[in-house]
Amino acid sequence: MNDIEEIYLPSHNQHQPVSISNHDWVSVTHNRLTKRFKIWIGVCTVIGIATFFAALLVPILLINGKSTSFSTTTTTTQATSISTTTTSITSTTSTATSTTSTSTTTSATSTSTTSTTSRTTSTTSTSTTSTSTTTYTTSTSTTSTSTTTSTTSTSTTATIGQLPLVSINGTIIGIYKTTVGTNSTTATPGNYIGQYIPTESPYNACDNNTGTKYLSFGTCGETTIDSICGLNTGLYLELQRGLSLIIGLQMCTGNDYPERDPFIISLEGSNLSGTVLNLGTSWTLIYNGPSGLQTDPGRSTCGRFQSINNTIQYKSYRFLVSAKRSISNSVQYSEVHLYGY
Ligand SMILES: [Ca+2]
Repeated sequence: MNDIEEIYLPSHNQHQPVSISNHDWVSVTHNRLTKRFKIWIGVCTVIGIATFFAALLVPILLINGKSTSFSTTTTTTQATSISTTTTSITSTTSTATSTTSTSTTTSATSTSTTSTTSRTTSTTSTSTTSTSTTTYTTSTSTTSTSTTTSTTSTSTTATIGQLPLVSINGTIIGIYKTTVGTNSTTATPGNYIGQYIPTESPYNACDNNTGTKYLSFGTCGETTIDSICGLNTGLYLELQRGLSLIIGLQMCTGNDYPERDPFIISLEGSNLSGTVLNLGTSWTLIYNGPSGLQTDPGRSTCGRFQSINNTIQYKSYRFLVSAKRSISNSVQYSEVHLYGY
C-alpha cells in the first residue's frame, strides 16, 4: 500500500475520471478468501472447544457413574471340633463302686487380618486443546476369622477294692495313748504298758490273713483287766502304692476273746512321710464311728463294711480304736481292710 499514490479529488460535485495502473489494483477475490478462512478458523475453534469440554466431561461422568472397584472378602469362620471319648470299665465287688471323671477343655480363638489396600493412579495428559484424566481405584479387603474349640472328656469308672496295706520300707508303727488329732505315742513289743505281744504285732493287722492278729495292751499290762485296757491304741503307715482314696473299711475279729473286739474306730489320712507322721497335726480325720463288729460275726471273721464319705486321696493312714466290746486286758483284731482305689 505504500506504493499507492496520493490522489487529489476535485472539489465538491466535480467528477473527473482518474487513471489507475494495473499494479495498483487489490484483488477482491483474495479479500473474500481471507474472510472465509477466518470464518472456518472460528468454526473450527468452536468445535475444538466443544470437543475439549466433551472429552473432559465424559470421562468424569463415566467415572462418577461407574467407578472400577474390586472387592474380595474371604471369611473363614469356626472350625469346631468336639471329640468325646468315653471309656467305661465296670467291675462289681461285694462292696462298692466309685466313679472318677476327668474333663479337659482346651479352647483357642484367633481373629486376625483385616487389610485394605487402596491404589489410585492418576494420569494427566495435556495438549493444546484437550485434557484427559483417568482414575483407577482398586480396593481389596480380606477378613479371616478362625475359631477352634476342642473338648476332650474322659470318664473312667474305677474298680473299687480292698487295698493292699503294704507300707513304705515295710514300716508299720504300733501306737498307744493316742487319740484323733493328737501326737502318737509309739508302742513297743512286750507284755506291759504301752506294748503289744511280740508275735502279735501291728503287721498282723495288715497281712490280709484273718489267722493272724494284732493285740495291744495300751495303758494296761497283760495281767490287768479293765474297760480302758487296749483303748486308744492302733497303728500308722505310709502306703507303698501312694495316693489312695479310701471310701470304706472293714474290721475282722481275732481268734478268741470277743470282749477285745473294737467297737469304735477312727481313720485319719496324711500326705506326709517319715517322722512328722508322729505329730497329731499331720493327720486329717476321715472316719470316726462304728467298727462293724457290733454284732459279733464270729472268730477270725470280718464284720460289716463301713462306708466312708471321703473325696481326698492320702498316702499315709492312722488307725485307732477308742471303744471295745467289753472289759478285757487288751484290744485285738485280725485285720483292718481299707477299700478304695
Ligand atoms: Ca492278719
